[in-house]
Amino acid sequence: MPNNGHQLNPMVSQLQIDTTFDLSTYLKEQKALVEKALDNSITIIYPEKIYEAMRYSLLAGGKRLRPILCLATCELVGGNIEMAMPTACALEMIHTMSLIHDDLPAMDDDDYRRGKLTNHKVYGEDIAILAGDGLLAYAFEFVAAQTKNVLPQKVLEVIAKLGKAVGAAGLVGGQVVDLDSEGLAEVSEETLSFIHTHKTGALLEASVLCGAILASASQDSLDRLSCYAQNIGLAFQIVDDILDITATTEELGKTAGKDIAAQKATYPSIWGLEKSRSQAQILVQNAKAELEVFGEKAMPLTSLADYIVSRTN
Ligand code: GRG
Repeated sequence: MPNNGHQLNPMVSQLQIDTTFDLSTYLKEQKALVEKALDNSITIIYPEKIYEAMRYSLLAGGKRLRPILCLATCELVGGNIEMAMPTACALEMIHTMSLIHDDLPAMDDDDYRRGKLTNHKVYGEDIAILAGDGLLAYAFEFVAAQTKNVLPQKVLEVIAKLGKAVGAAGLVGGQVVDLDSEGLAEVSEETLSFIHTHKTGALLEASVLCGAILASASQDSLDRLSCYAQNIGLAFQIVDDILDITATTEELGKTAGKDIAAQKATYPSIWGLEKSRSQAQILVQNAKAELEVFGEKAMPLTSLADYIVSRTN
């Protein structure tokens, strides 16, 4: 469970839901802005093959949850979308590169992602590895070169946070323990929690915090947002595990049922489906409770927390 001193345990808060906020319109609008910025972020020049491979996966769809979270927290604490868009794009570049590498034969060996053939299936393993590397390097260049109207110190903080979330202290470390745990007869809840807080949680937390950092959020706001992010990060992963069992390959846009086939430890395998669902709900309630202090302004983030458990892909 996340732990940074705020409300963490599975205790449901009584936050009232404002029904006037239309999440589906909000998601559609934010996603369109992100898609446009991503499309403009990479131009195809010589050697065309690598730029095409990078664009193939970057523009293949997806929920764009990480950029949307980043834009939402920037606005929540008084910033604007323009300040956060380069970082929002960088988060999606990093996420996309992790998916490209995760799908490689040496890792999860998947043929489909986001409803399309995986990068290595189209461009070959060599180019897929390089496309991931290209996106990762470009993400940092993009933040450093394109961020405007933000204090330089805040841009540096964002770059450091992104680096930590991606490296051995984040995604890479989580993936290593995940690979080590595959096929083991027993994986402890502690190990499972390590995998998910690093592999999935770290980048989601960076997404939430980077937007707020760019807008010079107070330490109290950052602490609350960090707790929100840790709770939704774990809820997101629990739902991901559930969907791997309950959703179809068409709904997911990637091969369903892979966790059981690969004998992966998941929350449903430890808790069962029913307890997994109720734990995810509790985490979301805790996440939303952290935002009560922001009032109505937090509606996008509270609604996004609900979306994380109600999503079908
Ligand atoms: C980061 C240097 C570096 C290497 C990559 C392969 C790897 C190391 C890490 C694996 C990271 C990984 C694939 C985590 C899974 C995260 C996850 C739940 C992905 C699905 O996210 P969604 O549902 O996907 O947001 P969409 O397609 O909607 O964006």
